[in-house]
Amino acid sequence: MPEYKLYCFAQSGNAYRAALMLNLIGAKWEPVWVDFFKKREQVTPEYRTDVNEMGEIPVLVDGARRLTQSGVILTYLADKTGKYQPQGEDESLEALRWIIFDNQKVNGFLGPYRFLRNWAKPTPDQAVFNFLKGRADNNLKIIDTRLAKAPFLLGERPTIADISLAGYLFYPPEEFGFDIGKDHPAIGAWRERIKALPGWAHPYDLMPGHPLPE
Ligand SMILES: N[C@@H](CCC(=O)N[C@@H](CS)C(=O)NCC(=O)O)C(=O)O
Repeated sequence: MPEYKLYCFAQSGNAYRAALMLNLIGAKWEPVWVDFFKKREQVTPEYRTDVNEMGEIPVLVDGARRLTQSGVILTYLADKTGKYQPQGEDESLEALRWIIFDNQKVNGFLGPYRFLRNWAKPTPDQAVFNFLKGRADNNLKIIDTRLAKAPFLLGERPTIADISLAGYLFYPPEEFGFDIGKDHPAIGAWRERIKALPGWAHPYDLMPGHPLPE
């Protein structure tokens, strides 16, 4: 019997954070596939009533508890298991600081950029791409500078701040039209360190729905 259920789909970097954490802590979990692209389940009244009023993926189910927002899910699992957990108040606040920066400014721009580039119809104006790519590059540079100084965001040890950052950073370069690891070498090296963690798996191997069903 799996301990957790995770509402997710393979193309979602927001869900990948939660799926990756579950794998890294060695949890027994099962995915519940959300048909995000075709049926657009996330916008239905049923989804909003029964699954998540915010209309978002991921959603973690742990018994009677239902959690949304990947940052909340990561914090909950770290606190529950003691794994990838920041230690003490200063580190906890520091982790939260990077998780919010990532949600809003790093994966928060990369995710929509990749979505519009690969799946949006009609294709948006070039100015939209230029804006999102410009913002993403600028903020990836901030992360790259940080990771040039220490192996992980908070220092010597990987924490939930790194797992949050993983969001969209392992998807294929073709989906972005550029190679994040080549443009930002310290992020490239960090990716190798994350890949080496026991339980790491690629988002397309971890969550259902890739390739997209006909
Ligand atoms: N900050 C949220 C973002 C979740 C999110 O935006 N997920 C996307 C799927 S990748 C979604 O459900 N989008 C639906 C929408 O924005 O309407 C998190 O980290 O969980």
